[in-house]
Amino acid sequence: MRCVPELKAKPYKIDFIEIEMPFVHPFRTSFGEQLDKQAILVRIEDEDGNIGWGETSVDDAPGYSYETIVTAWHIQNDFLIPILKDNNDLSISRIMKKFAPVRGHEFAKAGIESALLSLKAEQDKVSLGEIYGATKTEIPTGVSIGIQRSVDYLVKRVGEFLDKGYQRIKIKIDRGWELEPIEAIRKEYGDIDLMVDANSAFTVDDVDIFRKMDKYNLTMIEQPLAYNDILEHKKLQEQISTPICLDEPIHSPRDAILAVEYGCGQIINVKPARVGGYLNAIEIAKTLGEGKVWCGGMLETGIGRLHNVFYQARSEFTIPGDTSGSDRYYEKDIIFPAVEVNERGYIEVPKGKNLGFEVAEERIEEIAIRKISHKLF
Ligand code: OSB
Ligand code: MG
Repeated sequence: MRCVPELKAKPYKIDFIEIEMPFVHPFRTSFGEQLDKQAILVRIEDEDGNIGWGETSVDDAPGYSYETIVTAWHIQNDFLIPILKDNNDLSISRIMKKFAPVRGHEFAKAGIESALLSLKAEQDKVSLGEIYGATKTEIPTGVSIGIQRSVDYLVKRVGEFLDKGYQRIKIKIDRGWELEPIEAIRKEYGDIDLMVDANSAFTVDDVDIFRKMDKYNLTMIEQPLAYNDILEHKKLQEQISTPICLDEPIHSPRDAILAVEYGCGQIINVKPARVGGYLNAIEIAKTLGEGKVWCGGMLETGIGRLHNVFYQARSEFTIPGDTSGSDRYYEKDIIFPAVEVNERGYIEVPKGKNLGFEVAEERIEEIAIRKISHKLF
């Protein structure tokens, strides 16, 4: 099945709403600590009043990606909106191609694309899952746990998520916070599905640390080396047996294919926003196939998270992803009901029209920091 969504009617009005939501727990990685989530929600309406919702899930600092809440706002309002105003095309993939003269800024583009795809689902009165080629009724899921104040506390946190049913545990590692936490988790919980994410904290000179990691039978090691490197990862992969998974440097289907074909990594953490949107993310899943892809996250609000749920309901996604329940991130999400993980570690794919769940617009008003509206014609 080819994914070539065509809108039934042109987008008429587009709103960007910047929001900030506190996390229930601070999220610490090798590149810094986050206390709240920034995002630019995208609401697109057609002349018949159909509404699509998307999310630009950037951070406030250029730690994970060079894109920030300020750059995304600038790129969307000053460059992408003028392209949309000039556009008469109804094909979402052709609209995305018109964004190509704006180099990079995948998160900014993906935010708009996700709202267009949701508008398409609304116009057709179908689930967004149908647009994304979803075939599953539930998705296997895991949790990404940040760096904690002590190894004991981390072990306790891991236990809480295992009790809740999460199928796979990913822990963030950093220099000096690697072998000891892994050893402690293995000792306490035995042969659970365990992986680590370094967010680029190491270099190839650290090969000894990764050789030692091999004995813990980790499912994979995510992004051990530089955020903008693919090749060095190949040199590391040749010296260790644990599969390497790439995250930060993969910005397009071409990057993903190059990395896997050349043995720089065996698996890709696909974050649809990081690769310029869901259409590119679908292309990656189709090209690489089962066992080579799983869906990552950017601690999205409920809107971005639901998009990720539908994407992962495609048949290629058998590796549990990072999409966790709403309560793992926020006290009060912006969708109703909240996303829940069942005791077997699955998230049920919503069945209703479009996102399946309601968007809590009053809650969005409460946490909005700024908002701008554009009429497209
Ligand atoms: O590296 O995968 C990452 C969150 C923010 C930025 C980068 C990463 C992450 C996560 C959390 O690991 C994924 C999630 O729960 O959404
Ligand atoms: Mg990562």
